Amino acid sequence: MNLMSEFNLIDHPHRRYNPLNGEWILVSPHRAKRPWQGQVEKVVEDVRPKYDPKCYLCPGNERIGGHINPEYTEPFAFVNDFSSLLNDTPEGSWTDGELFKADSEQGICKVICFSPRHDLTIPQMEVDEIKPVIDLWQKEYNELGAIPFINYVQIFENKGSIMGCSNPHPHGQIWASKAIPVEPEKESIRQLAYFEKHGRTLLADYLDAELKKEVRLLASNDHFVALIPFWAVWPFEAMIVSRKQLQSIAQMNDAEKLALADIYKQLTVMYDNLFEVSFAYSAGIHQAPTDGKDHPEWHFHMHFYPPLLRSASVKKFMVGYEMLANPQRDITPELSAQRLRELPKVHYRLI
Ligand code: H2U
Ligand code: ZN
Repeated sequence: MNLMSEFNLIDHPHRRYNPLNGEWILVSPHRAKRPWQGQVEKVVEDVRPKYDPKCYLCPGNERIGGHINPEYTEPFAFVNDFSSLLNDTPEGSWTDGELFKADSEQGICKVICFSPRHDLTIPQMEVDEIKPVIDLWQKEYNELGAIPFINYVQIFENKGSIMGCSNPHPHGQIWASKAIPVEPEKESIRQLAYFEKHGRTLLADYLDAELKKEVRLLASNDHFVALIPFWAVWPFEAMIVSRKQLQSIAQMNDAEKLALADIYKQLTVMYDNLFEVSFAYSAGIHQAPTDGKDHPEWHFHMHFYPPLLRSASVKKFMVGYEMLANPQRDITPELSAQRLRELPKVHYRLI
């Protein structure tokens, strides 16, 4: 062990703390310098039609459940024909001693088509075409959240077949549930502890610090900042954080919703430009539960978890040590942020 040189985050293996969920990640920056002999080829992308008669999300088409989509021209939401959660499940708990426990769960699952156009993705849509998606998210959060048994509304997007997304038509999902799911629950606990101690939200203080440090910033506008969190697990993981403390999308005015559409586009254009491919990810909103309580600790944010690592086809695997011990990354979040920041701001398909 070299005790002479001083520990630094650029050269030395270290663990980073995630204050939002209380977990740790291992960073091994020295390994990012090793040579890569794997594949780096570009992926040949399919050119999709504006309308696909076989797509179950295109306007006017029949879905698998037999419903016909309307000839929608704006973002369109419908109840998932294969919902994971059902609203009429009988209430109840089941136990068999201390080691066997189960609770019945109720909820509602929806699918949201972002655009009638089969060939688009968020980074290829105009900001004023994305804005109605944000409007619909807000409407759904308000309506689903107002249902007495719905205590959390999880809005998310699975993009790309490597994320298990079944259809390239631009769409997202909403799962609204009685239980507060595991990830938002962890963040609720940490944010509440921080708020009680400091009287400010954890993310307000975190964002202030990141705006001063600048090294992990990706993009910003009047109301939102996109950055790579200090504790990012995925190589190009990112977060969108509201500058002002907004507990949820319900509190957003028109200017804020337009700004959210803008930053969503800015970030996803960077992503597509990185390997010149439609960049896969799972992304979603974390915000206040809809359990009827006030949540002064909650600060609206979006997480983006993209799996690609070094090319359009080489992804990071969460295996081995990750599954058994804790997540690990090689390239530092600071280097990832620098790479994304230096990319052209115009989508590569338009150049
Ligand atoms: P992905 O975003 O993971 O591809 O999921 C699409 C959802 O669309 C999936 O949850 C639903 C599936 O149940 N679906 C319908 O509701 N109706 C259909 O006709 C096909 C797919
Ligand atoms: Zn389609």
